[in-house]
Amino acid sequence: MQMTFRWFGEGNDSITLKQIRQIPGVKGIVWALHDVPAGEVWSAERIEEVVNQAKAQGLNTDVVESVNIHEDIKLGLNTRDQYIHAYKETLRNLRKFGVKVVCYNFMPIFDWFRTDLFKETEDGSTALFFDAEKVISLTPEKVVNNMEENSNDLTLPGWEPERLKDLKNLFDQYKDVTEEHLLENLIYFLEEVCPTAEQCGIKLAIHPDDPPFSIFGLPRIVKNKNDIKRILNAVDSPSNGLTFCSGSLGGNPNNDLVDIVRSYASRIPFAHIRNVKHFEDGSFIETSHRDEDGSVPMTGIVNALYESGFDGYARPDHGRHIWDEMCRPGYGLYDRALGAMYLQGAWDTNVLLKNESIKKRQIQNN
Ligand code: DNO
Repeated sequence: MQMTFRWFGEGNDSITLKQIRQIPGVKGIVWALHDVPAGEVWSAERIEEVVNQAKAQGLNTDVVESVNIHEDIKLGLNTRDQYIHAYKETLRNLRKFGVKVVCYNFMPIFDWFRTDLFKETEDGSTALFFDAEKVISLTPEKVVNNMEENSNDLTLPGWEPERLKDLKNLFDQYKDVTEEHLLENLIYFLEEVCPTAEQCGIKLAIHPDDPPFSIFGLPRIVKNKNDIKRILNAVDSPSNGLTFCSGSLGGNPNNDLVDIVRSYASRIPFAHIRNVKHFEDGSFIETSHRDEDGSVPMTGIVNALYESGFDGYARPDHGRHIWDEMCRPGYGLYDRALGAMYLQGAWDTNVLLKNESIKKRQIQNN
């Protein structure tokens, strides 16, 4: 497991690369050119800028999250081929700098979504919250306003203001797009792009839907084990992989996360590991990464990754906002740094136990 940490770029993050390099075990940043609109090519010059900034702090740039997919590709419009072409160009440019994994999602219109970005919790910290009751009274417009107004003036990943300007039109376009259509459009995209990704030595890793169920009637196709199986089986390429995100898949208590890891470990180049706590009405809040604090089997997931021989990249995911930190929702320094340490502690315990059992066997054999 190679530990990484998400960073949103110079002038676009409350956290510095110097701070990130001081978190024990963190070897690289998870990054993107957040200002380049979906569908445009990432130029080698712009990529090089970030790579050099990271290098200067001894951090690698192996993982990109995300190269976003243009809406026309998700909708399967005739214009999609030009955007697919641009996607391939971006992969070729990323290859020049040794990028190994490109995370992306196939969620229509919205990326991740919560009803509250700074919900007060019992210990006085705040956290991202999904209120199942509140969501019923929301319209897509209210969601966008709420997300934008509460983001501490920092851009929210996946929430591109330009794209969301014309919400009504976007929703109209999705009116007749079923889950089957959306899946067909994903497969079309993967069949086109995977051969290029393979040539570039890049693994594409689809991110699950967050939350893992339909919102506002929009189709969602990466919600559970069955969806994952269909996607991975549809295009048989080492570059067709999964970003295992315990917080997203964990938004549905019926998802058996340990089983998903054990079943698809060889197709998981990248893992987002975080905890959420469920409530009876379907709401959930993001907690510390610690096993006992939420409903997700955090140490079980790390054990399953270890036992499956996982040698991909991992990052702590959304953290709470603690110690009065002013930061982008879910992406402060402190709680995620604690998360990185917790995950590595769980991993190192596995290493220790394995070494001890090898030693014991050697003694017995002698
Ligand atoms: C939110 C993130 C998502 C994720 C994308 C991947 O915090 O987990 O925005 O980066 O869905 O494409």
